[in-house]
Amino acid sequence: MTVLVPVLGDQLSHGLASLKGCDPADTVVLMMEVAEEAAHVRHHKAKIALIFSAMRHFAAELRKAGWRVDYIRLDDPENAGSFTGEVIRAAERHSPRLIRVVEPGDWRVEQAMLDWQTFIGCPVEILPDSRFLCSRDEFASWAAGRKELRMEFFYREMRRRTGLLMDGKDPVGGKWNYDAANRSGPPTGLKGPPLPRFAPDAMTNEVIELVGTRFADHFGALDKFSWPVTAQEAETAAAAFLKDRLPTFGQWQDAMVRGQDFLFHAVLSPAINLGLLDPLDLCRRAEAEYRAGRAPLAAVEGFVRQLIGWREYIRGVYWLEMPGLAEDNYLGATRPLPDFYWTGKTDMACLADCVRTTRDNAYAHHIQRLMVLGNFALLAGIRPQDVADWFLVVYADAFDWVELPNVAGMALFADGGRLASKPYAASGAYIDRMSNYCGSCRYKVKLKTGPDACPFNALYWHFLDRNEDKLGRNMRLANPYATWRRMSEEKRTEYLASAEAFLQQLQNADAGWARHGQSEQNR
Ligand code: FAD
Ligand code: DLZ
Ligand code: SF4
Repeated sequence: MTVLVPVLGDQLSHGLASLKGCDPADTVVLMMEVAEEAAHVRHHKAKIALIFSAMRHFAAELRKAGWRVDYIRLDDPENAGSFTGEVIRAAERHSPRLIRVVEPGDWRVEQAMLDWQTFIGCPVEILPDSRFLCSRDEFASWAAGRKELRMEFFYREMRRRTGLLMDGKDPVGGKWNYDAANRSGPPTGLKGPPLPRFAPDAMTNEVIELVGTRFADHFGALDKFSWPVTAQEAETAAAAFLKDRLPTFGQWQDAMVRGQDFLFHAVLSPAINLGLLDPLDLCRRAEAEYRAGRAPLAAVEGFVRQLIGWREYIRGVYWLEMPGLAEDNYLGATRPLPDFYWTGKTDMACLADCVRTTRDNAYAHHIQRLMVLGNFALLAGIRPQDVADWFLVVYADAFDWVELPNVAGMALFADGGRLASKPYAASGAYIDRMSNYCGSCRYKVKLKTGPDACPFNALYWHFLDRNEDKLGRNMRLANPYATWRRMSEEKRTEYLASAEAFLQQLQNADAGWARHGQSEQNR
């Protein structure tokens, strides 16, 4: 009797815990393209194409390595449409003595998995995902008894545990964190080196055609598809990053330049999250670049921190806080997501460019996500669940475990500060300092109020004012609140009226779209 090993679309690693220790002779690997995963939120077309193409390539590699793979295509007429439906069907075909699966990255999927044993009547073994450095249990132990969870302390433990950038017991260079050296605004003409692009092969083209037909009304472009879809292609992308972009990764990490969609970022998150690249290996190779004198410490430390710090910490927080995190709304934000998040049709040049790269590439870099798209949603009081759905739909790297804490915790403060010590709220001045957006905007970043003023300016004070009961005692916001309280009554009224007028205009524009019967994601 066989062991049935379901491998999900973001578990495409040859060293996956469920495959380790299995004998290919009595194992059936089950891979499933199912409508429920593609449509429970209406994912970006390029994201679905990436996942299906990477799954098909991985199945071919497994077969070549001697595994028996039962691969269910989306257009299989018998396709049950869900993981559970397909696992039941596969159990009927293969009569397994055991189902072995690695825990998923989505609480919703795990809930379904927990029912498999009852439905199928054979034991189901759910294994920890050993591709992460810190297991869910280890993170829970680290978090136990702490009033506040702070990434920085968790990160130091991961540095000690891995020995990355350590000189014995001490951090290399004497400091744990070199973020202060990583915040330069862009000089005129800043351009990143060309990104390696991977032309779709026949297998990818077949998937692109399937997605283009079946999910034609989903958000996003398919014609620019060039993501790495195999471990080998992902390795080419990683090697190019380490050589060409890592040395300047830190310095321009927060910079935004119109039309420059990738700058010096790794653009490796989709490959990492699918399992095509091993993050620890990337960190070791980045450290080697530093030790060989080819990349500065600040850049390498910044990159290592994102991977063994933020990425691991975010995942730990997800499992610690679910399912409550999905419902959190500490600031009581209720405004629906504005239509321009789908259409890009807004006079705000920063938001228009961030939506454009999102639509074209299923990618925007961290500061675009946090300080433009997230910051606007925070300041305008948009409902966290609408924002989280949008982020889950639009990015090729978005899986629930990583998207939700970043959106609800980091960008929107919807968890009341368990993840971040203060909201990442900023006025237009920040965006102006870190980008070249404002020069081409119809709004004037230096104007504080009125119809021509940058909307972020008045919205910033509106946000602080309307949330004073919840944020007014936050020590990290002491300065802005002191400034607000020092302002004349007249000035404050002017700010609030300006923000209200803008929000009303936004609401009217969206009502206009709705009156014309446009379906929201299809524009
Ligand atoms: P780089 O900037 O080059 O960073 C290197 C790597 O570090 C990334 O590939 C990624 O694996 C890791 N990393 C960096 N920051 C984070 C972080 N905060 N959380 C987890 N990993 C991190 N990342 C996702 O992978 N999926 C998401 O759905 C996602 N949603 C986000 C939503 C919001 C509102 C914000 C503020 C951030 C989100 N991030 C998400 C984190 C981060 O923006 C992306 O990981 C990054 O932009 C990916 O691009 P890159 O590979 O060029 O990353
Ligand atoms: C995101 C996604 C999509 C669009 N489609 C599939 C699919 O058809 N089959 C599959 O195995 N996985 C898919 N995924 C990824 C899953 O949603 C993901 O494995 C879970 O959300 C757990 O992270
Ligand atoms: Fe964005 Fe304001 Fe700058 Fe326009 S002026 S690009 S809205 S920050």
